[in-house]
Amino acid sequence: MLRLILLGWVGLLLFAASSCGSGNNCLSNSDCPAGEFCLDKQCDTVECRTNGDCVGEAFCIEQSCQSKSTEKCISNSDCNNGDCVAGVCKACTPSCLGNCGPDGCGGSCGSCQQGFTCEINKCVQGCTRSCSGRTCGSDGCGGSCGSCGKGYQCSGSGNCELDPSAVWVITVTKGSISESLDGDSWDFPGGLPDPLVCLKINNKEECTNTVDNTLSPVWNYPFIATTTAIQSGVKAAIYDADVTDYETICSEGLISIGKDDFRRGSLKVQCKYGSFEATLRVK
Ligand SMILES: [Ca+2]
Ligand SMILES: [Ca+2]
Repeated sequence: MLRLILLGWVGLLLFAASSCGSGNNCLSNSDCPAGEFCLDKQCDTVECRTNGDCVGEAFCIEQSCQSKSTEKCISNSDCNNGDCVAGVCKACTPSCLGNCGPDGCGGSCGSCQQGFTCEINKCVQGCTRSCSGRTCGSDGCGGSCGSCGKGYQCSGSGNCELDPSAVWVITVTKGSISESLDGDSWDFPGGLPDPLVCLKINNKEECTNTVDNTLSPVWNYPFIATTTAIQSGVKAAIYDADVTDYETICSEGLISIGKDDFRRGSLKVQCKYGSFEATLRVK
């Protein structure tokens, strides 16, 4: 019997030691006296000191846990999301480095007067494109007035000019030869000519193939040369290939190939007894 009583006392002492009162260990608020809260396993007169002391999405405001929808705050640490702005939690803090443009939070820092544009929150004088009389090159505002086609380059005045180093293909396509040489047949005793075209570019002569016995030869023979070489003067001749020698149909003469020929992409060369056509394409 004494033993039971002693055990009872020990039990009561242990219970008293684990029971809550101010400053005592606890696991939940129900372990603490009325009006006190279990904070950090100690019964306390305040409900919370940080948001971490509150359960769920509530946060700690003035040492009291309040639901997120309250949106009231004292400092940024009171806000689960965003910053504390004028006593209310806001997801974003507006940032205006200047007096225009977006504030970074969906709002505006202001707008600029006419003739000014907003660049990084600052109003700067607007730029007027300068493309009058220009077809290429800078527009003076960081943009372009246009670009030049292949074989051309933009000059300082903003116009597309032939690129001196561009490589072109002059294709001698077809020709036409007169029926006779002042009444005499081209070949003895009455045959048709066997025409070929020779071009001399940079004083280097190159000839097409020969087309036998025709007044309407088709060659489609390509000559390759730079703009500079072509513009410095091309000499052309048409010959009739005879058995032992070349008979002249058009004697060698300087043909002038100008800007319009390059633009048009074709040219025609004619003399008294014949002619030929050519195309001009950038390679
Ligand atoms: Ca002949
Ligand atoms: Ca012949």
